Amino acid sequence: MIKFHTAGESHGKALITVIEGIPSNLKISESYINLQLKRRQAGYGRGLRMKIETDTAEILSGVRFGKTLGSPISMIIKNSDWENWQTLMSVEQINQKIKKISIPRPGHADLVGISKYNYDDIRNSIERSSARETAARVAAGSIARKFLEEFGISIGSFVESIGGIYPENNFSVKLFSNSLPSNFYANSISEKADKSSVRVLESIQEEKIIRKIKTAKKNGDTLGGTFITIATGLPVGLGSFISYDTKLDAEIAHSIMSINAVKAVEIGEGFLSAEKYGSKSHDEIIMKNNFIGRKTNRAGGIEGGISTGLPIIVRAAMKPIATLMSPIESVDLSNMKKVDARRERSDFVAVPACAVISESMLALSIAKFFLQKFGGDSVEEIKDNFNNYNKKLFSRIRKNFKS
Ligand code: EPS
Repeated sequence: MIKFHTAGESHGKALITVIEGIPSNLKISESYINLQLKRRQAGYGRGLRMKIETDTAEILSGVRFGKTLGSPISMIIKNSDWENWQTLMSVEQINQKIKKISIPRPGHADLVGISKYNYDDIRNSIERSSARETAARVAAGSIARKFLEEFGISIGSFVESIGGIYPENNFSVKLFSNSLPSNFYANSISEKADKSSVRVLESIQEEKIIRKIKTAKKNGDTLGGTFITIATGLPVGLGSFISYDTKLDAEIAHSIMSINAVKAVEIGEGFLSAEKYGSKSHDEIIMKNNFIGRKTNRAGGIEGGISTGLPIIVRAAMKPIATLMSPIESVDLSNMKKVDARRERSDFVAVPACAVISESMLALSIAKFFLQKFGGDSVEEIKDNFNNYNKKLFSRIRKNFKS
């Protein structure tokens, strides 16, 4: 069973993550993790912080000679910006008057944070609620991703829209029609998206989006968008309908919704399916190359909380970044008077980063359910369980139903 924790404030010394439940003998390197961290830092529209940081994870435990030991893997990502924040973020009491932040930004965790935790400075809300924490998630997610690769499971993402600008040819249609070649790997979509400064698949769309981001920047405004995360190469049978908390779709929705600023998650055709007749919504069962297959994949790879073996397709929406350089209305808590919300160094758009983070969260969720089904202590043991199940799956169905 995979469990992971992150710790660290945005302007503290470092971010930490501990991941437990990864079996032994998985080959892993810091450079593999750092590649994913670098992808998280990319995207047109990010702020100055990304110029200061070069996120790199140092593995502190759980790995020996390039292979996991089965023990908790802990990692540290140092914050380069800490140098400039040592006084403001001091762990020890200091003898210096600090200017407290008293103006909350609408849309951020500022106001709810001080209300809930009884803080006397909004800085305390800002620090842990910052999306900086997602760097630690990507480090943990990279290990889950590497584990899934051992079994041919691949994960990728692309940005579908930013500021309402969608592509002319929506790739989702292809995904739901199940018309992709059988050797399609989700990471091939990521490789294409990685080449775009906003992680989209069409160059005309990229140009339009860049123009819109430039306008937003000029106006001191921000933008959100939608992104699609895909997993391919899955076995049939991850997750279960047995209980509410064993359903794979519920696990994935939780996982993606937990990413900062995500406000909606759908699996497969999601909201669109609510508008359709059942006959145009479900995936017909057919015989394909002597196996049981599906005509379409509108369910997005999950039926009854269980993976169907077809690609898992998750679509999510990120709201615009809450920090506005042309601020909207707020209240100064020091005198309860109407003011403009506080400005703070921030990104203008972070949808491309959000998509990369979502790959890590999807990897962690799938790896968790994968280990529940095929669990073992070493990669080799899990491979035996996995191969045995897959080899016998269709012959078992045939035998059980032979009349
Ligand atoms: C982020 C680090 C943050 C922000 C951004 C994401 O750094 P700083 O606050 O020092 O500029 O750039 O976080 C937010 C936009 C937010 O609202 O929390 C990162 O590492 O991804």
